[in-house]
Amino acid sequence: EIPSEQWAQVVERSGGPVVYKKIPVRKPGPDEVLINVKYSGVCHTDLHAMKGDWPLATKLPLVGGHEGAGVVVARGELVRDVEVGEHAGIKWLNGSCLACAFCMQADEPLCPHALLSGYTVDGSFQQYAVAKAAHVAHIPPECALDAVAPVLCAGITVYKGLKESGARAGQHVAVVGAGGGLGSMAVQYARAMGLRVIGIDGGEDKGKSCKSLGAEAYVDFKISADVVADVKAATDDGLGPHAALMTAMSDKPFQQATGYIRSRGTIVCIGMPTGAELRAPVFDTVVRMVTIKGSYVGNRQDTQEALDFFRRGLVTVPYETVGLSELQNVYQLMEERKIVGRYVVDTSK
Ligand code: 8ID
Ligand code: ZN
Ligand code: ZN
Repeated sequence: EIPSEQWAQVVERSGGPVVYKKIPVRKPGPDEVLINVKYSGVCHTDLHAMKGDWPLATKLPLVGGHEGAGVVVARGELVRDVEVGEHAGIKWLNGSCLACAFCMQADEPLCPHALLSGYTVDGSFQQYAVAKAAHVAHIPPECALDAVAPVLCAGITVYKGLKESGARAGQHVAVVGAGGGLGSMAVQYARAMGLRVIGIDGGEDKGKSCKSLGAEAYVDFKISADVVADVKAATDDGLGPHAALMTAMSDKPFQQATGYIRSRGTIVCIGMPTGAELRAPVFDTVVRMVTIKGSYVGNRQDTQEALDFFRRGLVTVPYETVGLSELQNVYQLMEERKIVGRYVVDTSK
């Protein structure tokens, strides 16, 4: 009953747009599974991939998407730990070598041979997608596939980022881009981990959303005359947040974070604005003992932990569902920064 053809959104040339058309369904290799993708979240990374604005080339033609939730419909002959019929997720890390120095230490996102869904291999903006069995996310059967989809990139990434920040229960964390896809999830993971959240984004609707998700304070960068002062003022002792999670796609907030981060605090870079460079005053970084680091998706264990927060009802990204055929419109809204939370596409329409 697996068809030979299916609907997909295809990037035919770098810069876009995506083309909605029928393409063949692939057969899984020996160590792969075929997943009937029901829903896929749309991450800003998918827009970067279509535009080709990162210093890493995509495959072409490309089927994007890396927050795909669906049902396993076939598996290769070497696959033992994923069953046909199981709910599984396609995430950014489609596969890794499992043998290099990084994979051996469960740092598989750093694997030099990593396969990236919707970037170097075809992803989840199609009805049937292939992934390495070792890396698919195991989605608990009680989780709704549309609601859980954004966890597969946004959720995993911010959960990992919060762990990397070293912030502990009771401490303050600033979430920059708090009304976006990653940011909306970050606010909730942070809350669930006992942290006190200051959301930073632009516009009233984003402020309302992130407050309703559990942020204690909201700083609107569009109207604040002094973001650094406002963020510091939102902490109990006025010394600034212990950590800042940077999920926005512009340079400026990085410079602001070096100003408001608490001494001994940690700035975690997650969003990847095109061509951006980090700039921080060395003197201040030294005498205030500030840590600036990057965080990149998560490993298989982070994936299952992030999903477990969702299963327990601790995180739910606000999302809107549209047909896969409408993906280009979603990119348009994303470009205009009009999306609060996430868009999820339904591959059946
Ligand atoms: O593993 C990783 N590091 C990883 C994983 C997934 C995604 C990194 N990313 C990257 C994406 O490629 C993208 O560059 O994270 C970035 C954010 O992805 P997203 O959450 O999917 O994007 P979004 O939904 O468009 O949200 C971005 C938010 O940032 C706000 C916008 O208003 C929007 O709500 N923002 C911007 I742009 N500038 C801001 C500023 N100066 C700002 N918020 C506060 N201050
Ligand atoms: Zn993503
Ligand atoms: Zn490896």
